[in-house]
Amino acid sequence: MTNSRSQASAPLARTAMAFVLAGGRGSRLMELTDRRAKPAVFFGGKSRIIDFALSNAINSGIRRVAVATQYKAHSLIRHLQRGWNFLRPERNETFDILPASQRGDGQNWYLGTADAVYQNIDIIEDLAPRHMVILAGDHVYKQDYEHMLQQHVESGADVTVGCIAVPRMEATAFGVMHVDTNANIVAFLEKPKDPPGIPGREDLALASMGIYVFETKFLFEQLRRDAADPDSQRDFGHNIIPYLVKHGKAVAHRFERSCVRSSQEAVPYWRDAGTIDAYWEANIDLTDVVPGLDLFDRDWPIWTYAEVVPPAKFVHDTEGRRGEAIASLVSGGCIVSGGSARRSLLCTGVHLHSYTKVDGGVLLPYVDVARGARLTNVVVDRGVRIPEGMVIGEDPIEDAKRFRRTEKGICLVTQAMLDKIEA
Ligand code: ADQ
Ligand code: ADP
Repeated sequence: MTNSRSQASAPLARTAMAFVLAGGRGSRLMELTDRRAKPAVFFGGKSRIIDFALSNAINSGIRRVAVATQYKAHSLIRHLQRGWNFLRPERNETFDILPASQRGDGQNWYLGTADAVYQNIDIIEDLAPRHMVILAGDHVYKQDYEHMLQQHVESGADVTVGCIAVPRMEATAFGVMHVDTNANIVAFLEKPKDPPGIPGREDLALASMGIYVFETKFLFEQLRRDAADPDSQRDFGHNIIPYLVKHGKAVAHRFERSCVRSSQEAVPYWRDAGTIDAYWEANIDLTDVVPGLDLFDRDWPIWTYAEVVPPAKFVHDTEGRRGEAIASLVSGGCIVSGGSARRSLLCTGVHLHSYTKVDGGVLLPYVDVARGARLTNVVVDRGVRIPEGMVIGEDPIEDAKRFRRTEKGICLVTQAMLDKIEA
């Protein structure tokens, strides 16, 4: 942990608690989230999406962390147990996994994001954090929450909401806010159909990143008030934040003020990666010579659970054909034998056999591409076995019949889709 903030430089983070919301399905990722929650989806070769929020918390100096899980949480919980159990209670550090359905009075699920915190009030109270940093577990970015905590204390806000400018029409998926010159939020619309633009920059909208800072005591008061309202969806974006914009002091924190950038990163990087297209693009972008997101930044490491595997191996096949990869990220345990990868991201344990060609491929762990297969602009789910000679990404009509093909022409390939073809 040598690279993260020291106690002296992160006084507010040290007394805060990070509460990561990781229960959402992320349905726009289609079959990729059929069996796992969006925060558990693989990203960047070695990590899962939730590793970014958790690494940010740890690197910021936060030592009390909880993750609320709900939808298809098995592989997420397994990942958290394997990779994130290094926080030590004897040093006053805690890491709690809080599955829905085990709390409350027989109520099975967390109703909304606010309910996920509300149902765990007693656990949080025991840990007595001064501030709560509520995070979404499904975004890719690097941020130092200490700056956000500092702004929260200095401004005297009831809640501080992390925000970033996004293209206006993309903001339909977000909470959108208007702020005054003092960064006070004067209006907040959750997922508006026609998002209001930023005055003077009508092509952009100020979107909520789903990151909230509260003083713990005040948050609990608000959660209890909200829980007593039978009409509430018990959601931060729909209920708690709009209420405080109207009746309290809600302040916007610009991501630019606290994003962490290495010398490689030209502009602040934050991605929702919530659709197949956005997910493919964010992964493929990592193969750029100077990528928008620098995973090689040793000052802000993205911690994860990494399987113990041998290094990636590139070999000639039996006919002497070279196994090669260019403009690609190749993870440990991969074997490229006589096949080639270009502008691709190979997760742990991928195997490319002779005469294979992968271009614009995001191949999740343990994908096996048999002889002569050609893949262009694809996302291939974990463990899928691409049969010999299969061609994907060259015939839009054929692709759309067999796979999930997006408007932008990216094909998502799962084993169930392949099994259906073979049946
Ligand atoms: P969404 O991301 O659409 O909007 P939501 O589906 O509630 O909101 O997900 C927020 C986070 O909470 C995600 O990480 C998700 O995995 C998790 N989550 C969802 N339901 C949960 C539940 N019942 N229990 C536990 N975790 C749950 C929100 C805000 C917007 C903001 C965007 C930014 O409402 O205002 O713009 O986040 O992405
Ligand atoms: P991840 O890819 O996220 O590490 P897995 O692919 O191993 O996780 O599994 C995701 C979830 O789907 C887990 O809960 C696992 O138990 C379940 N699962 C894996 N394979 C199958 C299958 N063939 N049918 C049904 N569920 C499965």
